[in-house]
Amino acid sequence: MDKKEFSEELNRLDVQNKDVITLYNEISSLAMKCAGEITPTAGIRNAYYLSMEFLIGRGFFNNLMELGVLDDVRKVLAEKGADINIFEEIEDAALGNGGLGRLAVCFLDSAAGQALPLHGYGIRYKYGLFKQAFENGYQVELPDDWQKFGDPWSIRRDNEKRTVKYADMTVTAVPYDYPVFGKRINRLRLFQAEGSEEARKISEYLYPADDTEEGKILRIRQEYFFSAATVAELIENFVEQYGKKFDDFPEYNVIQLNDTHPVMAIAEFIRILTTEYNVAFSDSLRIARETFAYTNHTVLPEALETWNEEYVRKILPEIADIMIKISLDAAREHAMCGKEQISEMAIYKGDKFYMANLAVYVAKKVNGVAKLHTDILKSKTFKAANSMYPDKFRNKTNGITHRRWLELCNTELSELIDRTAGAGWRSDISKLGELNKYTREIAEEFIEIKKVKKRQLLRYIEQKEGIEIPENFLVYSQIKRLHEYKRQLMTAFAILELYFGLKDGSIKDFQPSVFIFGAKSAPSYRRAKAIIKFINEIAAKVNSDVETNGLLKVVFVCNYNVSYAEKIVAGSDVSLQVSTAGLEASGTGNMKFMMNGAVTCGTMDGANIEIVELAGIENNYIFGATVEEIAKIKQKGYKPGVYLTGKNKKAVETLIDGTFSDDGRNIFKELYDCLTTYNEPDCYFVLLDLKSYVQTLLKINGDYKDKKTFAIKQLNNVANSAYFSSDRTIKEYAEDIWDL
Ligand code: 26Q
Repeated sequence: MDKKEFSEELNRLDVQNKDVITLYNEISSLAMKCAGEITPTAGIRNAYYLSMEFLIGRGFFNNLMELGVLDDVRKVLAEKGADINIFEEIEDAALGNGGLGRLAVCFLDSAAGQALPLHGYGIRYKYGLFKQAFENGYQVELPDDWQKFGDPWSIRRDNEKRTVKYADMTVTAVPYDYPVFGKRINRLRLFQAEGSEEARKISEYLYPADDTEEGKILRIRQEYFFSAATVAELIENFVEQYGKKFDDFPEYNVIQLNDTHPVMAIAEFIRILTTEYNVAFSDSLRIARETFAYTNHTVLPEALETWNEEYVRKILPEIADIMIKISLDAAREHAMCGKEQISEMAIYKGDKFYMANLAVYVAKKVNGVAKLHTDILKSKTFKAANSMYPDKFRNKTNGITHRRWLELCNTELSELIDRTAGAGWRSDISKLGELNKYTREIAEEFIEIKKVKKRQLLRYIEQKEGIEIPENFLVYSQIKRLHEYKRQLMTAFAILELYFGLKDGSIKDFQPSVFIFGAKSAPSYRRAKAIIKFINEIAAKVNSDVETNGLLKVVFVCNYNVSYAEKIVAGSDVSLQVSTAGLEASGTGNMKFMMNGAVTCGTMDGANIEIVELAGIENNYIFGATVEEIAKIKQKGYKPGVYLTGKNKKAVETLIDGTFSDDGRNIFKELYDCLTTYNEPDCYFVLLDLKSYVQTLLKINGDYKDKKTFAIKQLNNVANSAYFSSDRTIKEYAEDIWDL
């Protein structure tokens, strides 16, 4: 079906007397008819992106836009008396948790947009990331039944089911295919586990609690489940097309591992070749080493996966054996290295598998996701491997699709760019740079557009959260997974310092401001949950203080997700990216804000560094200790107590002085102890950077008074954001890693 036929059918659609969900399904199904065949192309080289997460968000608007029929649908519905925005009721497909999952979807979008054959493989979870509710300011988790509206964007492939075997059970993996629209239609294939009740559990939840043996084993089952189903399919397709000349496998297939979650695919690949096709182990491993590539997304030691041999062996004895064989092979190859290096690169050590080391050993290419992150991988995390395989390590700075994160979420700004610099940027993002010539000229218009986007955001917040924020407020936003290293707690203290300063009159001439937070905490992450409660307590106090609430407000939006993000990035003035230097691999939210004209208030971390390199440090607000400075301070022995004086002290002590209540749960005291007395107190250096953070927020506040100069700063960010389009990132992967 082409666009014209789609239009005709759309015009025939009966809109009256139908509920939103029925209409949603009918229009989506109609659009799906435009998809046609969606299988990887035979006879060419294809790239496969294996990921535990695909954070799709809402498919409806995006898919219609990619198909070029969004305006048509809007118009036809309007003629029939319906507003397209009714579909905002349809909830997001949140089959992911944060940056890693959203990146996967941006990559698929960019690959399809450039006609590159990249296909996603993952799990079709019955429940996505939990729905967040607040009860008395505490996060509670509710199941996210995202399929309750139907799932019209997928096609179930019963004829392509396959079996995944564990020692104790057999599971059916049923593929569901989601078209990825663009210049070519690519495919995201998500497997659903079927069979016994136990079998179905495998695709029930994203990140089930893994604090028990049972939970850990379920995680291993999940990882193996989609990795095994994918690899079996790729090998089967290869044999069908090219026969059993497996030496040619890497010529037609490249498998990108999105972090370590799909790393068992390597062992499964070797298992199939050795046991089903009698290929020698050494040959199988050699072929694997030509086929796989690995992206690392974190340097936090606790997030680098390790699996107990006992657990793996219990359900996947052959996989355990193969991983041990790979580790022996690695040990041989590393034999001439020093003892320390050998231990650092070990794949199997102390009854545990080090999945990142396995990935690094086998992968042909290993990449970091921002310049600084790649440097840290090379000089610290995988130092030994880098000295052994210097050519392996590459940088691929992340990007975001400007179609969803500018064209779709900010049509007003997009049109301003069209009017000013021409519409060429939509298909060739490098043209966005044209805007640099006109930033001064269009500043006033930009101010008006920002006002419109802010109004839309603040209305939405009022409606959802019941908090009213006047339109003249300066909007600072921090939206991202809740984690100590991201330092939402530091923002909380900074807000308290502003609040106390406004109350005692030491802060004058303050431009009214709101701080917007959006974040979910992992259900078992006690401290992260304590931080949410603390911020909600602060919000309640600050928002109800009539002395200051014309000047300062705080909102923690509930159930932050992709659709909320689309509104927040478009309506914000300031993007808060304040992670401890060296710990945020890249960040991608920072890029979304930049593209929508928010200035970055951040540390020299992740992609922030590249943002200020490109948009100018004078157009952004950088503060805090650098990686080098933190290393020095650590060496000398960091004493956070030194910074616990004056205003900092007053803010931090609200955790223990009765200003706020945690209903006797003692979680605030625990946060306090964590900063002051634990054996490595304040390991994320909150107190170290707090003072300069507050000063920077105040500097921004002061600068904002000159609206035009501030708007020009914001526009300089928009104009220099082309580099952060995932179109650029994907081109680099295609050239440097995938050889597409
Ligand atoms: C690890 C071990 C056990 C259980 C779970 C995990 C686990 C799960 C998810 C570890 C990490 C994740 C997700 C990480 C993530 O989203 N990382 C982000 O990736 C983005 C895309 O590259 C970066 O921009 C962010 O800086 C990074 O935090």
